[in-house]
Amino acid sequence: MRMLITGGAGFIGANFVHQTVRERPDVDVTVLDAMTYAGNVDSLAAVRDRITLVEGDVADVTVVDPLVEASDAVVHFAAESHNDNSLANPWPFVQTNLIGTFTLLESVRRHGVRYHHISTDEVYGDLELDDPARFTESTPYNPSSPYSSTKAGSDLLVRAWVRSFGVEATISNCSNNYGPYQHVEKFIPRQITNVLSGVRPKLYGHGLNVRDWIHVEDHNRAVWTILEKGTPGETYLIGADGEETNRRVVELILELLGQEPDAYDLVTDRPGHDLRYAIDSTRLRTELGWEPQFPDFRSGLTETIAWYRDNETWWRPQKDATEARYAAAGQ
Ligand code: NAD
Ligand code: TDX
Repeated sequence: MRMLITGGAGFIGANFVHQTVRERPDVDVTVLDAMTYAGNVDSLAAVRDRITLVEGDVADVTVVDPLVEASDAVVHFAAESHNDNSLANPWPFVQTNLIGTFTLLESVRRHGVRYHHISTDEVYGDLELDDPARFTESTPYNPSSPYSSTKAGSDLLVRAWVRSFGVEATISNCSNNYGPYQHVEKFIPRQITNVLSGVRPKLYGHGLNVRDWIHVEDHNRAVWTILEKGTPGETYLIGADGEETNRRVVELILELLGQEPDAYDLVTDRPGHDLRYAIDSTRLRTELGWEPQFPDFRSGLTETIAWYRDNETWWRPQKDATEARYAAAGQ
């Protein structure tokens, strides 16, 4: 099978490329990535001679169309992915997440290629902290930020292209990922690399917001499950029952790195900060038989901390610029 993986030099995409090369040697992998600040060729170093890497923009039809034509399936990870950046400058989110997805959809329509769309649980908005409800495939869309609204818009484009043009597409909406190769702007790597740099972790607001954590390997295995067993036109939620408050995550990172549990700072909250996300992944589990292989957050986090400790050359070049941006925002 010839597979086009967009955003394969980013966090989840690079892990997907690694998993695919490792476990499915019959798949011929091409990565299309614009190498924005979030793309890192070093994340693909270990598989570089096993894949084709094309530097280009998913919104550029002249780049996209021949690559799609030469593929049997497209898995679309490429996106502007960070909420804080979307509040500072929304335009790249509209361009990449909406126009980029549109460009790919038109191309898979022209060439009759199978398409899988990677999306987020943030399209559903947020839940109250004391509400036992969780998101399901039928929860109405209600996104909060420029990031999540452009992801929601991209999902709706996919649904329309399925219904109007018969494009063979599936969508997955996953909860917060953690694991190796995640950019240091994101919550968990930021706090791990802060502590490794002798800096106190930074919690937005009071640290009571809840995220539903899943190991990136579990997300990517679910994507493969959907590619192989999913029904075209359908949406699947991916989550591993990993709800934690941000404060609890920071306390755990501090404990695992041998620090006092209260050695963190409370900083300016994110405007419009979603309170809680929680995924009900019953459909994926019962209809497609997927189960997480990293259900224990503490041990997954221990491994992730070890990865950042062992791979400072990977993250150090981005750390200072990232922290300078946060400092300017009082975070
Ligand atoms: P990331 O920011 O780490 O990586 C994004 C990659 O896309 C980078 O390599 C970047 O260079 C590339 N890219 C950006 N704009 C591009 C363009 N115009 N053309 C080609 N490539 C471009 O993001 P991530 O955390 O790996 O997220 C990947 C996908 O998963 C996104 O679609 C995101 O919405 C979704 N998602 C992420 C999470 C999470 O917790 N990180 C959870 C659910 C869903
Ligand atoms: O320094 C920080 N301190 C802090 O308290 C940072 C960077 C974040 N936070 C909080 C904000 C969130 O409540 O931690 C939580 C997680 O923050 P992010 O890592 O920025 O993730 P989030 O906004 O939840 O979005 C992530 O999950 C869903 C990904 O970035 C998205 O791409 C994905 O769709």
